[in-house]
Amino acid sequence: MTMTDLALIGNPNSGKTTLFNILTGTNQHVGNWPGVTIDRKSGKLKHDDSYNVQDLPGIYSLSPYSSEEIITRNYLLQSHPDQVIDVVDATNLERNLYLTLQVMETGTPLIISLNMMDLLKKQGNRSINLKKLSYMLGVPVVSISALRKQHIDKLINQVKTAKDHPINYTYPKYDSRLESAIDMITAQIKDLVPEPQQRWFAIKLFERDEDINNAIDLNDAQKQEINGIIQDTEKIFDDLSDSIVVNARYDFIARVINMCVVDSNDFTESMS
Ligand code: BGO
Repeated sequence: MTMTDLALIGNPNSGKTTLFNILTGTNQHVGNWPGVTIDRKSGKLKHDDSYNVQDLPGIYSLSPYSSEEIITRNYLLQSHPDQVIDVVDATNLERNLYLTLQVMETGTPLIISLNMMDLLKKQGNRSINLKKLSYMLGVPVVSISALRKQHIDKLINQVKTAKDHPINYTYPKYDSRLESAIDMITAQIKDLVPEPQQRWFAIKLFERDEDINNAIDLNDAQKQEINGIIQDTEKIFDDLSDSIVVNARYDFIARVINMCVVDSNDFTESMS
């Protein structure tokens, strides 16, 4: 039997554990991630044991600062899951999409499971246009309530559809001045890194991520060239490279929210 590796990723408190329990039922195995005392939970998908579901630690970012972040990013980049479900808390879209964008940067096939839809409805002031969200991000979006077990079947159908028709999304594009720096760095590493991961490595090199710097065998000329690209771009933005990237992600998210979210409070205020 060919196994499909399906990983769950998301912010802490996005409802990942609740969804994992529904997807796997009692078919769970709990161990530890190597070298750390962080629980590693995995299990077979209920009613279809050709899917191995891997729960990943809850995180806000793929930066290399906490064990949870390192485990998650190494898993995405080294174990190459066939599919990732990104559990997004619909009531905290901005913050949750920050992780989503970073997962997209790694080139991993992704489905967004927009959770807490019951809570969003109850709050009553915001609504999300799912079609636009999916269009703007270029990934499938399925709205669910893990707590109320709503639309889980739709999510599973989407997982199975995506397996037969792998998703080929376009990467989120940031400020054109940053994009040109990323393109130039990508040209330096194109023979060293597999194509789907080149954008991730280029962005991380731009951010001066040490782990990634150490992971690639760059020669001195390449290091110098990349350093020059980073310094030139920092001058253009009058900002440090890592914060240029953070701002570019939040700008992109602001555009997505602007297109996809209707906030009735804004409307009330504009009428008064
Ligand atoms: C408590 N809707 C709503 N309304 N809540 C949800 C949903 C949903 O779709 N999905 C999950 N939750 P985790 P991580 C709790 O535990 O799965 C709730 O960190 C409480 N506990 O029930 O643990 C879920 O794995 C007491 O809430 O998330 C849980 O990603 C009072 O979101 C919380 C209130 O879910 C986090 C809530 C003793």
